[in-house]
Amino acid sequence: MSVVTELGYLGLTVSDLAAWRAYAAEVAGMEVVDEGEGDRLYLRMDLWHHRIVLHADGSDDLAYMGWRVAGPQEFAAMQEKLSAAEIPFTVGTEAEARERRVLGLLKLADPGGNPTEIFFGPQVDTHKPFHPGRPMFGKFLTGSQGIGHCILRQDDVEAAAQFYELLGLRGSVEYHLHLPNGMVAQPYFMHCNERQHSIAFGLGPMEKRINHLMFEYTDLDDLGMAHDIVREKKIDVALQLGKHANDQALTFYCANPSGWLWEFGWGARQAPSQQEYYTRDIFGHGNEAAGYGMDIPLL
Ligand code: MBD
Ligand code: FE
Repeated sequence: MSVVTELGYLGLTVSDLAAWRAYAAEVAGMEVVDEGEGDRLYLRMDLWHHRIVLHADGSDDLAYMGWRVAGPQEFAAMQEKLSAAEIPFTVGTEAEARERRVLGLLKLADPGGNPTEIFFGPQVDTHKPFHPGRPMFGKFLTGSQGIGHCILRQDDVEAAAQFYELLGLRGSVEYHLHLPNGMVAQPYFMHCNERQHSIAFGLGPMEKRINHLMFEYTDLDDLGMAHDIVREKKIDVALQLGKHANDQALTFYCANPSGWLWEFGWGARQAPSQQEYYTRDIFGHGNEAAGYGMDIPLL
């Protein structure tokens, strides 16, 4: 049985590479690596060669997400599983694997049309200490929990859940949120390791493939410092500091230079072994800047 073990990497298309370079380093604290290619920058969060690639191509959206499997045997077993389920995919060439700094990958699309990759064997630069883009008290929380989580566009929640279950994720609806229009939003959250969720969907129609990327600091003071920097730079905050009921992380959501959200977090609990649902968050997460697809009542 082959299952994905973490959300390992992301590719993003961006129109303003210079703005992204400053935001990633000076606001988030990520290490920006420029290998002189001209059309891309790499963002490091740990010892991996990169966790995020910024591709200068103007569409300001998710380009692809990379799900890791343990090794070549699991990679082969995953291909068999996808074939048996009649899900089309292509195995990446050697050049494509080299481009992603992995030993092997395959490419497919999820039911929402989001470009998806399954890979094994990332390049880990153990000789190159992580060097944050601004001073940091601690680190980014990655390791076996992967990069963080994303909220994705899915028109068919049932189909999306089935697809990601096949990949090896587990989850369910975790909130019933009563909207002002009388509807009940029922977002769906899925995990594949101790991180409480690696993806979520089902928050209604979205303009972009991605609503937000959440990543986590190991140290509360780094979240506080990021929050001060965001306020000082007058960056739009869509959801104020607050604590989610499901992962119980302290987070806030602010705009990135592509006009979608990054959720900065600290202190998440691990995924409980049995499913629960909630009707609101613990505290905070008040709506502030509107128009980022997060104008939802979490309290
Ligand atoms: C999350 O990470 C999130 O983004 C939302 C909307 C609700 C619970 C946890
Ligand atoms: Fe989130």
